[in-house]
Amino acid sequence: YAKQTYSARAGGFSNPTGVQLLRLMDEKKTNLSIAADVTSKVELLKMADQLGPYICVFKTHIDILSDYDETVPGALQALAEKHHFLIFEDRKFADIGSTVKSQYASGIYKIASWSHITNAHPIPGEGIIQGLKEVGLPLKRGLLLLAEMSSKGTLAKGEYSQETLRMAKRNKDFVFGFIGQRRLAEEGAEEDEDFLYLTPGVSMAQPGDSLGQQYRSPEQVILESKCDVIIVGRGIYGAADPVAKAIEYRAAGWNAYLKRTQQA
Ligand code: UP6
Repeated sequence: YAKQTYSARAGGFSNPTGVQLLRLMDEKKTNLSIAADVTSKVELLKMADQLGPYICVFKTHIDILSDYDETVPGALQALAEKHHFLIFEDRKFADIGSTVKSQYASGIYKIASWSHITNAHPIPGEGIIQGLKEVGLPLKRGLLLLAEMSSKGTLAKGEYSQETLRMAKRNKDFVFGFIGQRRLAEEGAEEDEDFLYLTPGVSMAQPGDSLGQQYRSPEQVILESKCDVIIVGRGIYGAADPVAKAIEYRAAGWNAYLKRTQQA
């Protein structure tokens, strides 16, 4: 699957959000996602408007906003339509099915009502997917499972990642991909089902931060590890000119994809 174009792969996906994302990437010629980790709503919306043209996915941590109010989701959705990107609330759910169902649908943020994509740790077992699915599927949302993390010392690796892959395979109507560091296949076997891999821990300048984050380049992620989307936070919004940086990361990610799919 890694050798096929994003849009050619869309036919192999049953989750509507996964299909939409694959098509959008080829149309917009971008596999860049911005991790918009800012604490003010003005900054968040400014980033979505300025960087919107260059990204496929706008990734939020809505609970780090100090001035969140109920106008934020509507404003984000309007920008998503204007610039043609998907919203991904990086909630990293990790509780039993019944609890995550409420956390996804209710509370202050009502994530399911505005975020096209969210994600979950597989640690509680498959009930977490079932719970989220009951809320998300009727709304045509999609879920990513955290198969591997970018941070030093992560416990999500090896057999844990393998079981995550098997859980995803049993829930392809809702789960269309992973947060991960490399494309997965069952041990000793070829990849037999297609998923999207969205990969954080990407920087062209830094090897890591002081809190365990580990970075790799867009080429390593897309070409060597055969992931599909690069997620970049501080590497872009921390730069003096975030728009210029986003253009650079977009080009690096896209050129690596063109090489991988032998279009360049
Ligand atoms: N993130 C990781 N690693 C993971 C999963 N998620 O870094 O394995 C998220 C972080 C942050 C972003 O929560 O929002 O990706 C990375 O930001 P950075 O590029 O500024 O390090």
